Amino acid sequence: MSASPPAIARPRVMGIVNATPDSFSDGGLHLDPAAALAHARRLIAEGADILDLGAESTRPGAEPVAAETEIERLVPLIEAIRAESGVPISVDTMKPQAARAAMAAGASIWNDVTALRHAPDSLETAAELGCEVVLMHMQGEPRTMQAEPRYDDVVGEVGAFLIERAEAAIAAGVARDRIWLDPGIGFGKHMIRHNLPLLAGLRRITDLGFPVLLGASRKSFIGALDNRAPADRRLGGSIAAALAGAAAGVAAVRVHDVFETVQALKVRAAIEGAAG
Ligand code: HH2
Repeated sequence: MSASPPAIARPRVMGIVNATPDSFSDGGLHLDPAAALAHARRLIAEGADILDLGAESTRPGAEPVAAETEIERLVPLIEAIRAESGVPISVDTMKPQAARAAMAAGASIWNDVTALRHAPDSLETAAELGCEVVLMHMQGEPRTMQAEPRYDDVVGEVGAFLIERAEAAIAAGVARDRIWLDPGIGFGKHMIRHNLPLLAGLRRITDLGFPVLLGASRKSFIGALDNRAPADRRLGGSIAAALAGAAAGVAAVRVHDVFETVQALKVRAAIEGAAG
C-alpha cells in the first residue's frame, strides 16, 4: 500500500512581485530593485510556479506610470531573476513597449489587465511576440472603475467579454494555446454584489475552454467580509478564495503568500486524491 494517495493536479501558483511605490497590499515595499529581487528569490524558494512582476499599480485611483519608467523597473529585475532561475516570468503591464522589453529580457507571459485594449498595437504586438497572454476582465479603467460598476448578470457578462477578447487576439494572430482568461476580481466590480457571484460562478468561466488565472489575494472584498481586515491580515480569506478557484478548475492563482497557498492547494489536492 502506498503511503499517500495520488494527489490530483493543483492550480499553479503565480507569486506577485511588485516593483511599484504604491501597490495597495505591500505599500511599495519592493520598489528598491535589490528588495524586489530578494522577494522574487523568496517566492521561488517557497514554490512559486510563475512570478508576476508589476511596475505600475492598478489599484483604484492609482496614477499611470510612463512606459520608460516601467521598463527601467522591470528589465533589470527580469535579467537578474533570469541569471539565476528558469521560473516562468509574467509581466503585469498594459503597455506594448513594456511587454516587448520584458519579453526581450526573458519574460514569457504578458499579463494585461486591459485584455490588450490599452494601445492600438496591443493585439498585434502580442501576436508578434508569440508570448502567452493573460486577458483580464475590467469594467471601466483603473482610475474610476470602482465608482459605479453595473451588471445585470456579472458572470455572463464577464464570460462574454473574455470570449470576445480571446477571439480578437486569435484573429490578430495570437495562438489559441497561448491565451489565458482572468475574471478580474475587484476590477470594476462591487466588493460583494459582483465579486462573490463571480467567485461562485467561476466554473462557467473555466468551462469556456481556456486556462483561467484567478487573482483574489488580499483584495478588498476579503476586508469587507471580515471586519475591515487590512491587506496584510487577509491571508485566510485569500486562501479560501484560492481553494474556491481550485474547486472550479482554475489553472493558476495569483497570490502574495506563496508558501501558504502552495501548502493549502497541496492539502486540498491530496484530500481530493484520497476521495478516489
Ligand atoms: N490584480 C491586480 C493586479 N494585476 N492581474 C491579473 N491577471 N489578475 C488580477 O486579479 C490582478 C492583476 C491587483 O493589483 P495591485 O493593486 O497592483 O495589487 P497587487 O499587485 O499587490 O495584487
